[in-house]
Amino acid sequence: MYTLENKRIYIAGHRGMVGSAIRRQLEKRGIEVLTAPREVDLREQTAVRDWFAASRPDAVIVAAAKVGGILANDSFPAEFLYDNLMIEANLIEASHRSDVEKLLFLGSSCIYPKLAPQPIPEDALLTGPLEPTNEWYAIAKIAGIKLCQAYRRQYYRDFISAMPTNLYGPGDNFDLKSSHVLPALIRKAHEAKLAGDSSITIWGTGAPRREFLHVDDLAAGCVFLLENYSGEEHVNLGSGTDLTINELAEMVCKVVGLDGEIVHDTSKPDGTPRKLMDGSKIAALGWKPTIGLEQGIADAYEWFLENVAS
Ligand code: GFB
Repeated sequence: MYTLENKRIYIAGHRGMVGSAIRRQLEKRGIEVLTAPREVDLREQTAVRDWFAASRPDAVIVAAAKVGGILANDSFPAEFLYDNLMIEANLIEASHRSDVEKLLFLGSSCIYPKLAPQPIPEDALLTGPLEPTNEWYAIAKIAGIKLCQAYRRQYYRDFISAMPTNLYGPGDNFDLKSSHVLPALIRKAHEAKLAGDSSITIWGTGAPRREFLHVDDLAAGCVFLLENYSGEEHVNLGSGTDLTINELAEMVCKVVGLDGEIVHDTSKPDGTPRKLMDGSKIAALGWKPTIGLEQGIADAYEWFLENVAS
């Protein structure tokens, strides 16, 4: 439906895990990618407008966001709400003013109600209360979906949204205070192995279930949607299966090579009990992920060893 070849495609957030994966995906096909220098603060309206006026992208991918794991979300509510609202509002409005042909906004599975039906269909949005640990981020991401819908309705813009599940892979944040669970477990297992420890401590009860998607699958899904989807409703992007955090910890220990016990720090929050997304909409469009979880964790661990581990 929309061809990316010979288009000027701007990736907002190209230094992050998601933006850099989408860049790799596009460059493999020889497609030109535009990026903005670090000085362009995406929270500043004038800076964003000026950059768009000078650079004139044809398509825009909104992969820029203030992101983090459960504790970071809970600890910095103002930043997670304000920064994300400003980034997405500036990018979407500037795209409209610059006559951008296609825009993809990336949200998160935490937009859905805490106790949504499982697997979660797209139309579960705004049907119940959010999970309190990440409601600030979720509200900002819901506003981003609504902005895309509003610009479609009022200005006939081809602005679409994708909702990825929990992501991991090369370029992830491995800082134990601010990261998501999967990179945190890789780091903990690796450091325990080096120290000769016989256990790792994980947050919460380990009972919550999560779905994980390798960022290269996510990038392929994003490119697929840019080329093949045009609609008001957002589209779920997941792997289709979930597991408990305890099961994940065991899998990470196996990949890292740690034969250790899993200890729980229940002073830390569990978050939402389960958020497996229903992927039937994107499957019906003709896309599916290809990277299995264990294989993906091995890939992420290799990247960690080469780029983060000292
Ligand atoms: O990945 P995570 O931080 O975020 O945590 P959410 C997932 C689960 O793993 C929670 C547990 O039940 C955590 O308590 N967990 C166990 C750990 N050990 C650890 C650890 O060492 N570090 C971390 N971070 N978790 C996020 C949202 O929710 O998901 C964001 O806060 C975003 O807004 C993202 O939507 C995708 O899956 O709970």
